[in-house]
Amino acid sequence: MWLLVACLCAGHARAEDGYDLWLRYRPLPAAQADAYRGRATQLVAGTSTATQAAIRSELLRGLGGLLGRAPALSDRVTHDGAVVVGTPASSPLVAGLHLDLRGLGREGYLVRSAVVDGHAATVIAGNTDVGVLYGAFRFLRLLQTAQPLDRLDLRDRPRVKLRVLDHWDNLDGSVERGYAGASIWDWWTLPDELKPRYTDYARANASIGINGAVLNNVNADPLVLGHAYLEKAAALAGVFRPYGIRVYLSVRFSAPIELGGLKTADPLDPQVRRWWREKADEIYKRIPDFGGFLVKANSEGQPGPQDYHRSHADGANMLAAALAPHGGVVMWRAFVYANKPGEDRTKQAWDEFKPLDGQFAANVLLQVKNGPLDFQPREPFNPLFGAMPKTRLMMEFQVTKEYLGFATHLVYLGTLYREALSADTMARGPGSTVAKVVDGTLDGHALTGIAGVANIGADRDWCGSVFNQANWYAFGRLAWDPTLSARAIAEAWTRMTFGNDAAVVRPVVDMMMGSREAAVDYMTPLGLAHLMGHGHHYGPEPWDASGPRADWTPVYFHRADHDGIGFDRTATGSDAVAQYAPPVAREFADLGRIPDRYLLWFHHVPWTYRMRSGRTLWDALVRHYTQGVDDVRRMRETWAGLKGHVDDERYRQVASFLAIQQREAQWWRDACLAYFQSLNGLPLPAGYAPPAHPLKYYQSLSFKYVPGYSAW
Ligand code: GCV
Repeated sequence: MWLLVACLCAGHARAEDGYDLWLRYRPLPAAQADAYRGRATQLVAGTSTATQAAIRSELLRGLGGLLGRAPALSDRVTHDGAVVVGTPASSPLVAGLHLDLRGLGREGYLVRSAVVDGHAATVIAGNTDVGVLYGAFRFLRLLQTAQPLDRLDLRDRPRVKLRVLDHWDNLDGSVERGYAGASIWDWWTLPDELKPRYTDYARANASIGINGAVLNNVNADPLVLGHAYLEKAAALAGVFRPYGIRVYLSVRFSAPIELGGLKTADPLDPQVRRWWREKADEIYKRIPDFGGFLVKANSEGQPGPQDYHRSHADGANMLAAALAPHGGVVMWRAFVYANKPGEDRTKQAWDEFKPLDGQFAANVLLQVKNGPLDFQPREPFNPLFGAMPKTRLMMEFQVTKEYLGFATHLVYLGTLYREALSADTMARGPGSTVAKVVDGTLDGHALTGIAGVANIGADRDWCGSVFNQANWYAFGRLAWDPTLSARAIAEAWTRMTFGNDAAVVRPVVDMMMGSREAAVDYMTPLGLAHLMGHGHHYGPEPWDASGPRADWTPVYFHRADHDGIGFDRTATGSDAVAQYAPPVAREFADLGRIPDRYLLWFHHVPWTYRMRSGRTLWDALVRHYTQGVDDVRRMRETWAGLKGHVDDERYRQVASFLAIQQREAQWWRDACLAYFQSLNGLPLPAGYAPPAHPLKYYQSLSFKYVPGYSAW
């Protein structure tokens, strides 16, 4: 035991390089540790399954690290302060307590103070090992965030069934829209080499309730379904299994041709159907708990059922039939926009999928991005939410910051996720929130899901910056419970990541909470969208009208000219607004009622348009752009004030990234204002500095080697 403690303590000398994420388990300050004295002195936990072993090892590691001494292992409670862990089936002590575990389901848990064999103890129990694992992480979080351990009576279970990370990782080791280095999957050395990092990945996910991982990019290589890669996927599944995580694969719809040598991938062709059935059988032989397939079809050049004049439902149901005997699911993406050339891009997914409501098999989920465009800094909610009551709709968020400054900008996404989840679709009357669509309560679906496009790579700190870890963390917590508050999540993460010193926690949380609005302000305020550089999406290029498709260009989205700006999506324009439930459509269509944040998304207005504030639109735009830059400057000042309160290593990284962010926020503001001013010829309001350079300068900038770039 002493050896173990010594090892744990030696671990504390390790550099704060971010590898440990929010599971740092550094020793608590003396006052806090004192408050927990006499707690967690003994641990009664089984090891007869791999999950039980994982629970025990996590509690030893966590408690040992936090309290400076690991609890003594025991199979009985002999004094006060024991932690008793298990299910009624795995632990006679837990069984003897006759706890009410009803309603906790397969993944729920309770953490409760109890008297066991005459001694005060904390019991962590569930109906399954995985439920107990989640409870163990909850218990550790209580200590990490300095919560009292007295009179505990916590019960929790996930509100959403599939809580999945989508990795856009390619088999060559690159990551589409990845800003944290190469893929964490070392395909080349798998299945033999099982890096400890894979286990740590599983631990981190389990600690926030994530229970699925799609290993490869939705722009899928058919090879992933070949024998060699299935072996590799099976090896990862073996590492993840004890942590309650299932493996899924993105599949290419035409794989029967490329891999199976068939002449067609027509979903109604018997040979094609057989090929997929046999492929599913083969996968389940290797991975008995395989989760299923994720599919991007007839979208951005990917093949799909429409190549054979079949519908998305035909395609999804064919794959669903192959997986159904094994309990697998199909996550079919709704991100399509090539079906009606010339039609407003944001309308096309709804046009395509709404008529298919009721046609999808019971094990198909339609995976819908939070907004109707593409993970912009701000979008209104996707009108498909609420519009397909007979279809299981799952949410797709982006955790990686493709349109939000990549790895270096500090942008906490908990607020973005909550904004989308709390939006009221009004589809079944007031209170029909997106969260209720996603957790299935609105339309009575039991099979539910949330996916997040991962921001994880091979970088030592996993996510390319310490603060990006908060987005992985927030995604997991909200996937478990979409009603949680973004602030509470930010606070828990901050405490676990930087400690409980109020002098650090308060400013860091405030900074995080304002950060997304700052990014919206310096990039795309007042409902603007997609002003980013072509293809790579780095930096501002609002003037760009080039490229193969109009609906990839900023000018398509902002529609600015000498007189005004904005995309008219009301009845006088594309009428995208009509895709929302009538009360929402009326609000968005009404210039008098639309929230400022969506103004230019739905309306084209003159530069001289009077905002509710009394300012002209142009003045308001200048103020927002300037506000964004000022906010970043303040974030930098806040961080500078924490020097000495945060370890040097993480302090330094964040400080240098904030310097980049400030420079780039200024660039965004100046380039956008210079461009818009070149169209409208209006002066800046008094007191606002002109752009640092002439427009030509910003237009001359070009970037060749941008991380995460893909042809799409
Ligand atoms: C995986 C956007 C991104 C693409 C991505 C696509 C998608 O267009 O820029 O890189 O492709 O979304 O979600 O399928």
